[in-house]
Amino acid sequence: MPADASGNGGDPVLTRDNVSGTIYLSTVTNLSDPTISHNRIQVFRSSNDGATFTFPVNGAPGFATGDVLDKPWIAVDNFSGTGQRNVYLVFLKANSGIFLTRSTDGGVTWGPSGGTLIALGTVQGAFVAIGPDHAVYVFWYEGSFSPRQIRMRKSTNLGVGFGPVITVTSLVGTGANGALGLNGGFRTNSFPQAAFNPVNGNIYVIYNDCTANPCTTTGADRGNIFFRQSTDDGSTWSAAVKLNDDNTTRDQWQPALAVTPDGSRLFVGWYDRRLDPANSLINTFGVFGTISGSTVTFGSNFRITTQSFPVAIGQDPGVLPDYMGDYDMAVADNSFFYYTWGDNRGSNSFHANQPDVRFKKISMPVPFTFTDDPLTAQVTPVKAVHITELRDDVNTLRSRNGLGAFTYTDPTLTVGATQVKAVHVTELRTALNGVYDAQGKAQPTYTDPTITAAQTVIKKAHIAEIRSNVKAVE
Ligand SMILES: [Ca+2]
Ligand SMILES: [Ca+2]
Repeated sequence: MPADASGNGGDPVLTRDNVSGTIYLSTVTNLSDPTISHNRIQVFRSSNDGATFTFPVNGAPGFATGDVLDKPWIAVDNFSGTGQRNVYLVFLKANSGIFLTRSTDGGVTWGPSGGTLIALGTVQGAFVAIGPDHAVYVFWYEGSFSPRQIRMRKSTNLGVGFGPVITVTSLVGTGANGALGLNGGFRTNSFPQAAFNPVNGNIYVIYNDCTANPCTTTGADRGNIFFRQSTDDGSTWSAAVKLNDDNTTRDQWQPALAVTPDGSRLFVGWYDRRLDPANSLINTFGVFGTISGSTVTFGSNFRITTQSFPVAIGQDPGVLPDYMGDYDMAVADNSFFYYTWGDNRGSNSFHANQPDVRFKKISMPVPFTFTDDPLTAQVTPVKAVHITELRDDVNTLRSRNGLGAFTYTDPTLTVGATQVKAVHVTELRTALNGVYDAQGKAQPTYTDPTITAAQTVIKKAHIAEIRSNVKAVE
């Protein structure tokens, strides 16, 4: 990055103006350098899809030399009409509150000077999102009251003035910034992310919370992922939906959210310890939501990482010693979700495990459908197509869950020529069991657990149960 004297000290957030193609990156100043002032938020721009960035401009002018500005979030209004291409920036002024600035000239200048006050007190984790009607929503973690809350305010005049405070949810946890007190000594929080359905205007908010106060209470689940929806422009919020389906008391934390431009799907990804009985090793998991009006139906959680990794903190003297993997983001087009996270699986010459940024392009789910559904015992013969389509479905699930494609016997089954054999069924079971393992779920039980080649007749039940077991982890 072409840094000026204030540098860039992390807390990166990207947003894109879909008309001009300009990409905006906001960061804090180099907060570990005591010789510079931290009274600004650095906004870098790229007009060539991120190949190069401009020198930063100050997105938060008008603050005093001793002010420390922190924890920015930035968003472009990409909806057509008045307000389109405006850029909104929110941030914390330490020991004061959350403020907002905006740019109406493509990120060249920002104002108002000194920002627009959103919330005072023990607040953090500001997040800005823009509605299809150009309303500007600011969400944050409210730590000034008990119980702690996630709150929001809304502007209907392009970010000039804001309406009253609305509570999105109360939280169980009371740690600083909503810290969950997880094993390993790294920092966590209960900051929200929000996204709009671009088609119907519904708002989705995600966050993590624990199940007891304090979160470290013996036997408590210290981290779960929750989802709430507003169908009335943020005035009221649905009951919380727990997104992690692990049925353990292990940790899930720090979710990231994206909605497709066509408003039909959403994705949430997060850190997850369900696969480690010691509640230590980390993976990322995700879930798809299928949206129909105001109904969001969530599928099975899937494993995103292909390898578990341990906590790795305190390696960089320029970074807070308990910092690990903040600021994850997800975005979407109508074909893919794109998710980034901090991942410590890799080594370098100093550490067996050290942090890297990883990324996955996640294919949009296509609901599985089956030929001859339902199969009728002693009526429908088991056909080659029944096997081949399940092979494709299972390999789709394997790819989604971080597993390699399964190699099948008789890779090409010829309709009307290849006889369906025992091995075709047993290896589908094996391939599918791998998906259950990846998701941390018990493997299914099967009819005729041992299918003997040339002895067991392949039955309708053998196919039908694989189908239902495929649907169960879709
Ligand atoms: Ca949990
Ligand atoms: Ca690294």
